[in-house]
Amino acid sequence: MSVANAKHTVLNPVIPYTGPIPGGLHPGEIIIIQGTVPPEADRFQVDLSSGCSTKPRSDVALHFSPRFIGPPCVVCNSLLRESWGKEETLHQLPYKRGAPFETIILVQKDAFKVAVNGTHLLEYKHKIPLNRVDTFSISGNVRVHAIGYIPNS
Ligand code: 9QG
Repeated sequence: MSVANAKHTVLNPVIPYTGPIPGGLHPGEIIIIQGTVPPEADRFQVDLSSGCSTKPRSDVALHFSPRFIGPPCVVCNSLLRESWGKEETLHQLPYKRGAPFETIILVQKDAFKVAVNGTHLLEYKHKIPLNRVDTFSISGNVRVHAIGYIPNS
């Protein structure tokens, strides 16, 4: 799997980046993010949202947040009507400061499945219907080389 298979790619976006997910998200589709964690990173986050409003803030179906300060972990959550749900924290961090990474988000009917550098990391059950998700954002301490959207066939 690589960005070469993508139907749509975004190269070297300025961070914070927000953009539409072409055609929305459907089971079997994949989002690939290739980037590098800066040496002094504190945290970054990927958000899959329902629209791109900031006031009020759009619902976030998947907030995926690797954290380098304190106990290394990845926090996932959803934002519904401007309120965060219950955090799902994995006390494992496959990202390294100063190192490049490839993150793959596989869309499934019931969950998002995330892999980092070729290894499965976590699964996050949908809290918001998939058909409402149409916007991708990435922000925080991260450099992004490419974002690719790979259709389901
Ligand atoms: O801290 O946790 C996820 O549960 C909050 C953070 C918030 C999220 C949230 O402040 O930060 O990570 O998108 C956000 O608002 C980010 C930047 C209890």
